Parts: sequence; C-alpha cells; structure tokens
Amino acid sequence: MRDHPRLPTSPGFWRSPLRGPWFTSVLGLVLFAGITVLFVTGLLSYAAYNPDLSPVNDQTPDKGLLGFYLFAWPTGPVWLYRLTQGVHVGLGIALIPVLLAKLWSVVPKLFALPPARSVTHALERISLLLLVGGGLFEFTTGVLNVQLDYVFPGSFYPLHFYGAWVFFAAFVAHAVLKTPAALRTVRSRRPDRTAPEPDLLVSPRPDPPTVSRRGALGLVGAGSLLLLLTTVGQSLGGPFRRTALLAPHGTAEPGGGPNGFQINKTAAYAGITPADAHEDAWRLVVTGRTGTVRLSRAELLRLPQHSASLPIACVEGWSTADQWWRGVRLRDLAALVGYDGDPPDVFVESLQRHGAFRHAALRANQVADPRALLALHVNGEPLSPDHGHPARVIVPAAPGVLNTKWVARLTFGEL
Ligand SMILES: Nc1nc2c(c(=O)[nH]1)N[C@H]1C(S)=C(S)[C@@H](COP(=O)(O)O)O[C@H]1N2
Ligand SMILES: [Mo]
Repeated sequence: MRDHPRLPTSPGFWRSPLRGPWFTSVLGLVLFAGITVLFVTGLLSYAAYNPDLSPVNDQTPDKGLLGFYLFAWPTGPVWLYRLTQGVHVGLGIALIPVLLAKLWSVVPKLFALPPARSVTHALERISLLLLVGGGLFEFTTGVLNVQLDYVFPGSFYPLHFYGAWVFFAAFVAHAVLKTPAALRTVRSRRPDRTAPEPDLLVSPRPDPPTVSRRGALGLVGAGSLLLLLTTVGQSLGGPFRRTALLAPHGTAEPGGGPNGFQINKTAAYAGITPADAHEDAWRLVVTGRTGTVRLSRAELLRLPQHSASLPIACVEGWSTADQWWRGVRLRDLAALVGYDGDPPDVFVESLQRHGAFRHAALRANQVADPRALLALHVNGEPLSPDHGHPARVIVPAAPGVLNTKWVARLTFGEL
C-alpha cells in the first residue's frame, strides 16, 4: 500500500472517489434555490413582527438600513404566516443534509495551499469562510431556537437576523461566481466521469468506490425527505401531526377538548396566578382619544360578539389548524374610546410582568380587520388559563407572538 499523506493540505489526503465538480455542483444548485427561499421567508418573518411600529415589537433594534424593505403585513389570507414560516422552518431543516454534504464535498478546498495565490483568490477564500461559517451559524441558531427554546448567549433574533445578512452577502457573491460553471457541469458531464482538467475536488489517488455519485446524492435526498416528513406535520396539522416526531410543539395536541391545541408558554410559566386572572378582580383597561374605560369580562360579553376561524402560527414553525374564536372586535373596542370609522394602531399589554412577549403593537390594518378579536371563547368554551383567560388577542395572518394572552390593557393611537 502506498503511503497515505498525513496532512489535509495535501490533495492526496482526500481519497473519496465521490468528490468532484458534478457532485458539488448538484448540491450547490439545490442550496442556491433553497437558501434563496430561506432568506426571503426569513425577511418576511421579520416584517410580519411589525418592527417599525414600536420598539417592543422590534427584536433587532439596531437594524438601520437593513430594515429598508419593511412593509405593513397584510391580514389575509389567514394562513399567510403559517405558510411563510412553515416553509422557512421546514425547508431549513430539510436542507441540513444537503448543506453538510456540500461542505463535505468541498473540504479539500478549505485546506488547499497556498492560502492565497492573488488578491482575488484571497478575497474569494475570505468570502468562503463567511459563507461556511455563516451557513453553519444560521442553521445552528435556527435549529436551536426551534428545538431547545434557545441556549445561545444573547437573543436569538438579532443573531439570526444579522447572521442572515452576512451569510447572504457571501452567498450571493459565491452564487454569482459559481452558478454558471455549476450549471455547465451538471448539464454537460455525467456523474461518473471526472474532470478533464485537474480539479482540486477530484482525488488524485481515489479509494475504490463503495457507492456511486448518484447513489450518494440519493442518500442525501433520502435524509432530507426523512427530516421533512418528521417536521412538516407541525405546520400541516391534521393526521400529519402524528409524524412530526422532531417538532417539539408540533406533535400530539396537548390534552383534549376545545382548548386542546398547542400551547406556547403556559400560564404558570408566564407567572400568571389564578388570582391575577380571576374574573372578579380582572378589568380590561381600554384607553384612547376620549379617555379610559374599564370593562369586566361580563361587560365584554354583553358587547356584540363576533367569530373568526383563525390559526396560531409561531415563528418556531409550528402552527395550529384554524380554531373557532369568539369575542369582541378590536375595532369595536377602538370605537368605545373615540375611534369610529378608521381605527388607529394599538398597544397591547398583558398581565404578565416579565418576558419579551408580554406586550405587542398591532398596526391599524390589523385592528380594522373584522376578524381581529379580543377573544373570550375558543371552540365554544371559555379560554383556558393556558390559552390566555380572561381574554386574548387573535389577529388573522399574523405571527403567534402578536396574539397576546392574558390581556390587561389596550391603548389605541399615540404609538
Ligand atoms: N402574554 C403573552 N402572550 C403570548 C406569549 C407570551 O409569552 N406571553 N407568547 C406568544 C407566542 S410566541 C405564541 S406562538 C402564541 C401562542 O399561543 P398559544 O399558547 O395559545 O398557542 O401566544 C403569544 N402570546
Ligand atoms: Mo411564538
């Protein structure tokens, strides 16, 4: 047996016969399409938080120019955020095997010497570091946020947001440089043929193959499919929910009965005691142009009650099927404090004393929608403590985080 070079900087160190331009190009083109979708759906998710409306909504306050594209998130179709965020999380998870295979396929390049042959080459390699580092960072922070309620230092949102911009800038540079050649490679070469010219990815001394290149791609694809099938149930619901083995909030509905659907933070977790939320003591405080009114739950129930079938869709990718909510329209509450006709933005505060999601701002278009409710009932029963009793906000098409539970105060206008 010939000597095996001991340093990864030597081309002969890398022996897999799978590596080569075709294998890398196919994976690269899949990532090109997939990561573009991840970036766009990620930007949409940020816009859906209404960050430009109020500092309490903005999880990334120093965004500066990166917020250039923000727009008023629409209130329909009601499944809008279910779709965009379901795609973001589901696709992100399904692409993990492709990302890992792609990195594995180009590993000899990361070790190649000399580190830089020219200024252009040096710049290309720096952009590659940002690309690889940024890609691993974005996928890791995303998965941790979905799986573990987070463990990183600092908030998930700014890290994932700024990381996305750094990563995407490097990604665009890389895609512009590589896509034409990758397309040519995939169109013109068969997977089992190696490059006619010497290519850094092709091992000069390959080991005998144990699987074909197409076979290896098939394995990567099967891995992606498996992850997809064990995740998307969290966004699809229905019978698929039982297959969502990898989704912490996505599997079986908790408990039974009308309130038996996913709970993000329980009342106990949010520090809401039965005394806080007791109907005798609780009053909803509504403030606006003409002053303040205080309403008990019984008084709210005497106002016109309206229904809307709306889902809850969380940034973590899970969502519920439509639930049948019933309560007072937000725009009717605005009218009580001097806003007939065109309701303004509203600032919503919860009984909860700590935590980033205890308050949220809703835009005028959300308040005006006849399906936007201060819900008192769900599926024909009073709200359970975990779903926000005595009252919660529910707004069509919005991220779950804007559906404040255990509401104490609504302040219309003056945001
Ligand atoms: N007061 C309060 N409201 C809140 C939250 C919270 O932590 N505190 N979490 C929000 C988030 S992130 C989601 S996804 C939804 C989940 O609603 P559910 O627990 O009824 O499913 O509630 C929202 N309302
Ligand atoms: Mo959420």
